[in-house]
Amino acid sequence: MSIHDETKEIQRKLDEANKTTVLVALFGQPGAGKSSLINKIVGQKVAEVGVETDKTVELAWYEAKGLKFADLPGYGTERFPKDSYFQRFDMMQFDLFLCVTSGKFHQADTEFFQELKKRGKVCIFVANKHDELWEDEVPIEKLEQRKLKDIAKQVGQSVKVIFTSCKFNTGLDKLNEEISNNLEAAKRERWVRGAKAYSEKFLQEKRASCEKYVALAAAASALNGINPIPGADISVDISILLKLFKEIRSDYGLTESFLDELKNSSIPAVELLANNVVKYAVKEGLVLLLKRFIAQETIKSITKYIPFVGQAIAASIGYKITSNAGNSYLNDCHKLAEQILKHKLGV
Ligand SMILES: Nc1nc2c(ncn2[C@@H]2O[C@H](COP(=O)(O)OP(=O)(O)OP(=O)(O)O)[C@@H](O)[C@H]2O)c(=O)[nH]1
Ligand SMILES: [Mg+2]
Repeated sequence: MSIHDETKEIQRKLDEANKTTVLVALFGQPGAGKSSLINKIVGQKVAEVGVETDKTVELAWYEAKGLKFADLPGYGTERFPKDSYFQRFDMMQFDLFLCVTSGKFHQADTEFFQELKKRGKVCIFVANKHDELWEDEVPIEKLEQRKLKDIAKQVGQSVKVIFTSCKFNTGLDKLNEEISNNLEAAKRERWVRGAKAYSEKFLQEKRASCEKYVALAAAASALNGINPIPGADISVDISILLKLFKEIRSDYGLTESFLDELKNSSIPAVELLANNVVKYAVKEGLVLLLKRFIAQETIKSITKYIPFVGQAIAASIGYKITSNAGNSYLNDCHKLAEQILKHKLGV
């Protein structure tokens, strides 16, 4: 492939990664915890909790980090009769559905699930408020079994159920895994990058997805070299790198206000990493970071992404510098996220 073709191909892949979104629809009885789950999944308060969503209007959309959630209005109500429901809300647009329950399973949810099944749509059952599952002298496993049986009986088949508690943040890692397992490749990358990590394992997967994104953006930046780096013999596209850094921060849930908090943390590692993440986020800091890699005599080459970005670009000095800078920034964000998980900060 010529360098010209490689350039076009990389730009295409980067554009695709940037515009990929995951569409998830939630349904379930009022108060089951749909809004709470949306907030927990993205790690931000996007949906109002504890207030009954106004179901007299269309569905409510919430979006963050390329993840789009639709809170569906009641199925088979006077306002939204069953026969016109699927057309009205274009159910086929969704990548998957979450059936959120707590307490007793309802007939309307069963019927909705059957309609989804007919259309070949993926539906994941979430039994939320696991923390409320309690009965004197009955072991939790038994209560879970009872719940599984109840749902299986209602829907007429045994189904996988994910138990979650938004109160204690349990089961959320399993839910994230289950969702990502049911998405096709590009959407899965987007999901893993955007969804909040509740386990070390998911955090590692997030890193792998971010690395691929770094490889692409670094290649595009090196190929589109329009900003000469002072004192060096290379040009890169700074705006692509700034956008990349912004995306990585966002994927790790490092919002500006959260970073402000972390910058003043009493934990030295957190304070240092947060300051780095903030420092390199602006143009001057980014140029400093690039210069650091230019100055190094031997630059580590990122060979594992050659099939992804192409031989010619991977061998170029510009790519080595942009990808090293990108991975260095990713590393700071990742280490900071590890500390956040370890110390349960900001949850
Ligand atoms: N104990 C406990 N309470 C929860 C949990 N998840 C949500 N809640 C609480 O349950 C109430 C309803 O939660 P929401 O997330 O607003 O429920 P919803 O399904 O969006 O409700 P509607 O918008 O009315 O359909 C709130 O008071 C939440 O704080 C949980 O896992 N455990
Ligand atoms: Mg709600």
